[in-house]
Amino acid sequence: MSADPRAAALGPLRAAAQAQPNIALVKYWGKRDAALNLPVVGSISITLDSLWTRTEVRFVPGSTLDRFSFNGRTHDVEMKRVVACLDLLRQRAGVTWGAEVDSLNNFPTAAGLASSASGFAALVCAGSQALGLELSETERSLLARRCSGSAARSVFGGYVEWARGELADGSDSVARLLLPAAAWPLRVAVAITSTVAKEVGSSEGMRRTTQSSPFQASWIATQEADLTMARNAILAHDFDALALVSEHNCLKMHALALAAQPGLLYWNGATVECMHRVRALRREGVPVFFTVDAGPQLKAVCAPQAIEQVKAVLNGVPGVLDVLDAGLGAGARSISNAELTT
Ligand code: 2P0
Repeated sequence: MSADPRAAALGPLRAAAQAQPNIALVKYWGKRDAALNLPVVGSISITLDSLWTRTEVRFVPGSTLDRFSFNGRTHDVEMKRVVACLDLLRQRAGVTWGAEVDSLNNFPTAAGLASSASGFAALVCAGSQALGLELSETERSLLARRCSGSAARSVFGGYVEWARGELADGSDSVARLLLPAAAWPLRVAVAITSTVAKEVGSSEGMRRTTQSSPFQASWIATQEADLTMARNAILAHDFDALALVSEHNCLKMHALALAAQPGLLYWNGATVECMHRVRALRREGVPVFFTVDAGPQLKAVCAPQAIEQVKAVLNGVPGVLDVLDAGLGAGARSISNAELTT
């Protein structure tokens, strides 16, 4: 044990947390402040249940070194963002100690599966608890947003809205719960169409879009109407309305990004074929709609009774490598040692 008197006064210095990825139905795309991760538009998402990131954080008084392992291996690519996130937590607690961070994902960190959302929500939850910070969910969401925008939403479970906010310091750009998962337990099938890392990451894709897409002004001008329609559909459990606005907003985000210079084309042939199959199912009366993020995977959101049929149809699309499925789940939470290792 360290002789540092602050160590005794603060938290247990070790904690673990779990968070799940979220999928935006009304998308975040574009930053008005890249340093603070302030978005140009608000967004609405659903948090999943069976896919998770579990992260353990140990602060080491006397050390100034950070170590980060992901799925058992040192992970240099994300190290910079992990250190930046730890710095925010250390600043808040008034310490400079190094940290050992071990993170596990139970889902492929393939393009477009929002691993940064669950990853940074779990890191903020575990890191703040290890330092005894006792943050509210709102405070955790604000901190998570600064690490990765979409992580602000994974702090909460179920249906979540992240407000654009107006203030320059970002203190009003935070997520909140719209509806708990159990109130409207939709299901999600994720069609994996590629496991190759995407060529252009989200941060760079957003920067390029904001700077060069001729549709940027209309993206911003029309988002409020989509947010209102999605929010109302969620609160009224109106599947058809949620389907219409979600597909519209997804295609609009991709149209915006496609028109950047050079254009951002996140889909492959199988992604497009999955879109057609989902629409064909809906024409037959199956309650299902699609959404696609900054990658080639297609997410089909459906009523619980439709999940097996939706999975079977997606599995039959040439180029689909696997279909994962999930329900809607809880927000980031602390977990015990036992849960960490099971
Ligand atoms: C979303 N995406 O709303 C949108 C739709 C991808 C497409 O949030 O730079 O990884 O860390 O804030 O959060 C992906 O962006 O980007 C994302 P950063 P993030 O889910």
